[in-house]
Amino acid sequence: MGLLEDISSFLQQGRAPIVKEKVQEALDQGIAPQEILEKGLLDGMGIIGDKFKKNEIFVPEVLIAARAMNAGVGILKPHLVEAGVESKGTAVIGTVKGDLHDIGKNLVKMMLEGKGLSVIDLGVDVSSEQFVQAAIDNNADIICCSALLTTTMGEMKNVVAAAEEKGIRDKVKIMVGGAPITQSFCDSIGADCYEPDAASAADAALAFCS
Ligand code: B1M
Repeated sequence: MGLLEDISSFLQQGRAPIVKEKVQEALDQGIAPQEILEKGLLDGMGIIGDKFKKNEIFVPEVLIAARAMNAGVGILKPHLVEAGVESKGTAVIGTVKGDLHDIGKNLVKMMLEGKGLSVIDLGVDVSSEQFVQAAIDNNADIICCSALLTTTMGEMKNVVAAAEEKGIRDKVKIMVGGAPITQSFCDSIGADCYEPDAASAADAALAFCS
């Protein structure tokens, strides 16, 4: 089995220490960080997602796999993010209220940092008031909202409304993303931008800041 398949397989087994080792081994062999992310870590998490959907595995297994994913991402992070880049703008990021999924949000954060933006990470279960207050406190250029559940994506509309209420809507762009989000949803809630993946989110954020 190849190294990237090993990473995918150990991630599915939730074996965080070995995932870390294998990611390091792949880097040492000169495999590009983006390739390790996509063909190793994201491949494994995709398979976990499919099994979860079919009820072949349950929340504990998914959680353990997610921890292994985060462990691998931790090793990759310095290689994905260019160190010491001067800040090109400020983004506030978080997963919306009621939603605890943070793997995609963390990838978006990493890519934003890689583009030289300063990122204020509010974590998960973030209320619309927290997003807007952090944007005011940090004079942010962009608010980035992630949601993975159809039951929580509606919270993004509240973020747009809270920015309007606090009088910062014309100063801050609002970007939305996550598996259930679409361009038409983005349009319907009056957000500025929807991006389907972390790399395009970083490009869009940089464009807004400049
Ligand atoms: Co959850 N979960 N989960 N889960 N979970 C999903 C999302 C689900 C689709 C699984 C399924 O049924 N197939 C389903 C949602 C169904 C729906 O709403 N339509 C689901 C469910 C139902 C639940 C629970 C309700 C389960 C339960 O308890 N019965 C529960 C909810 C808890 C809560 O949040 N309140 C729950 C819990 C969990 C765990 C805690 C076990 C764990 C999360 C661990 C963690 O995040 N630390 C978990 C996981 C891991 C998943 C799956 C398997 C994987 C999600 C993931 O990390 N994907 C997921 C199934 C799946 O997606 N296949 C599932 C990898 C990640 C890189 O992708 O986050 O989409 P993603 O990010 C992408 C893009 O979307 C984009 O960039 C990333 C890639 O480049 N992106 C943005 C993300 N945010 C962006 C923001 C942007 C732009 C782009 O701009 C701001």
